[in-house]
Parts: sequence; structure tokens; C-alpha cells
Amino acid sequence: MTPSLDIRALIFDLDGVLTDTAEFHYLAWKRMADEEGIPFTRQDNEALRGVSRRESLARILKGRPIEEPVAQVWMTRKNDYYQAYLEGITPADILPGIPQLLDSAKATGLGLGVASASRNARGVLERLGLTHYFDAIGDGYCVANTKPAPDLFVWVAGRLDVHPDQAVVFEDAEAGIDAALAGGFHAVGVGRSPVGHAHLVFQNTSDITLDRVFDGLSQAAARTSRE
Ligand code: B16
Ligand code: MG
Repeated sequence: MTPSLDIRALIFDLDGVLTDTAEFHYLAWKRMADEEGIPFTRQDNEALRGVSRRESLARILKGRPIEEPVAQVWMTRKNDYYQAYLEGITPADILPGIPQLLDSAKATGLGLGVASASRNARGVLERLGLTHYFDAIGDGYCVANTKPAPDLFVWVAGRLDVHPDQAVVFEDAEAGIDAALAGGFHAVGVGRSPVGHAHLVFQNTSDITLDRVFDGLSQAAARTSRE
């Protein structure tokens, strides 16, 4: 028998799911790294998806020691560069299919949340014109332990008044899928990063519809119950 799902909310990662700011993060870190003579490539940048600003710096440094006050100065500088790029963001930068997905979820009565590791998340949502869709917005200020810890998703689910197994998380990052699975959420991977351990994966946001999500998650739950 196919287990029936009781989905009441959708929780979206921001960077890489609602919009694609990874290039801006890359350009800002790259400028800072070049100024400090630290090698940093686009490929290195892929490992920074979904992880906090401090963890991003640690991964860029690859074990090279740094005094904490210096780390704080470098991160502030990178964030200044990043925020200059964000000034150019408009609703045209929402990824394809996302407005339709949010509209159909709203019409169906699902709760909607954002769970982003970014401390710039609220500003980005405002620039995209998406803030009004969401009943709960969790960002890099809300919890101490960021992805891959499940804390941020659990925080948003609490605000939406749903249990993790009543919520679907959409994530583009390995750390984000790890976090969703650790929290007991239904996990949907988006894009080409290592998200294959999600319950369901869409290569492009334009492919995501509510019917496909519910069908795909039902099939994943049926597979699990047979194992
Ligand atoms: P900030 P998400 C994450 O956002 C980004 O994917 C990640 O690359 C970034 O380091 C992190 O936010 C922190 O961002 O420096 O703006 O606080 O994918 O969780 O929406
Ligand atoms: Mg992301």
C-alpha cells in the first residue's frame, strides 16, 4: 500500500532555489581572495553552496590559520562587495517557474517558508519582490548551528506550525539536503550540485510543479516502505 503524505508546508532555500546568487558570492569572495593572495576558483566556490559565511571562509582558507579579528574584517569586506552586486537584483532574477509554484502553493493553502543560511536573505527577497509570499522567513541570524545542522529548517517549521514530516524542503546544496534529511523533512534537490541523496531531484526550477512534487515524494515514500 502507498503511504499517504500529509504535506502542509513548503520551505525554500533562497540562494540557488528562488534566485541564483552563487555567481555574486563567487565574484565577491574572489575579489577578497585575490587581494589577500589566496587561490580560489569557481570550482572551489561550489563547495560554499548553502554553508555560512564563516564556514565559507574556512573552506577558502583550506586549513591556513587566521586570527579571528582578521577573519571578521575579511568577511565584512567580502559582504560589502557582495551587497554591491545585490543592488542590481530585480524580480527578473527570480528563477524560472518559481512564481507559478508559489502561486499554486498559496492557492492550495500550503504554508510557505524560506530557510536561508544568508544574513542577506531578507534584503534579497525584498529586491525580488517575493517577501509577501512567505509566512516565515529564517535566515543566517535565526539559529547558531547552520546547515548541515537541521536547526534552521526546524526553526522555520515551528513558525509555520508544522511537523518536519508535514513539510517539503527545496534545496540546491549538499549541506542543505543533509540538513533537511537530518531534521526528518521531505527533501527535494534542485540543480546539478551533489543533491542526489534527496528524496526527489529536479534539474531545473522550471520543471517543479506541485503535482510532480507530491507524486515524486509519494513514490519515494512507497520505495522506502518496501525496503
Ligand atoms: P551570507 P542559502 C547561503 O544561502 C549561500 O548558498 C552560501 O553560499 C552563503 O555562504 C550563505 O548563504 C551565507 O550568506 O554571506 O549572505 O550571510 O543557499 O542558504 O540561501
Ligand atoms: Mg542554496
